[in-house]
Amino acid sequence: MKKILLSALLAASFSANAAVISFGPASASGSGPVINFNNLVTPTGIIGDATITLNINGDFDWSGEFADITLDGFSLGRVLDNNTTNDAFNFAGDAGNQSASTVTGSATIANSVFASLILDGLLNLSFDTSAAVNCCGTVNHLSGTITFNEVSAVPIPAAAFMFAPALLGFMGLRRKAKNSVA
Ligand SMILES: [Ca+2]
Ligand SMILES: [Ca+2]
Ligand SMILES: [Ca+2]
Repeated sequence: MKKILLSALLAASFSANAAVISFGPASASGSGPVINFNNLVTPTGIIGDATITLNINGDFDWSGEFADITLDGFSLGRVLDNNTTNDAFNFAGDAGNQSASTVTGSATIANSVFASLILDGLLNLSFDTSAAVNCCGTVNHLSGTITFNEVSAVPIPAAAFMFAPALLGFMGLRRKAKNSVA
C-alpha cells in the first residue's frame, strides 16, 4: 500500500508523458536545396535523452550527395555521405540511393544538449543538401519525428512537499546501508 501511494505521488510530481514532434512530409527540387522546419512547437521539459528519426527519399546515391543537419544550430552531422563517423544517425552504411526507395535512420540527442534547445518552446530543424543532390526529383520525401519523455514543471513548494517524505526515506535507507557496511 505504501509503495502504491509513493508511486502515485511521484507520478503526480513528474507528470511525465511521451512527447512526439512530427515534421514533414516535405519535398524540394532543383540543385542542393535547403529544407527548413521552423518553429516546431515543443514541450519545454525533458527526462532522459531525445530521439530523432528521419525518412528520406531523394538523390543520395554516392558520397558527394549528402545533407548537413542542424537543430537550433546544433549540428547532428552529415548524413548519407557513406561515412558513418561524421553523424549521429544509424542509416545502414550511411548510404542512400537515387530516389529508388525511402531510407530511415535515427539518432540520440543527449539530454544535456536537448534540454537547453527546448527551453524556449520552439525548435528549428534544418536539412542542407549538397549541390550534387539534383536528380530524379531531388528530395521527393523528407519527414520524421523527435520523441522524448516530457516532464511538466511543478511549483517548487508543491514539489518539495511531495518529495520531502520520499527524500527522507531514501536518506534513511542510505544511512542504514552505510551503517551496515561499517
Ligand atoms: Ca545521384
Ligand atoms: Ca555521415
Ligand atoms: Ca529552441
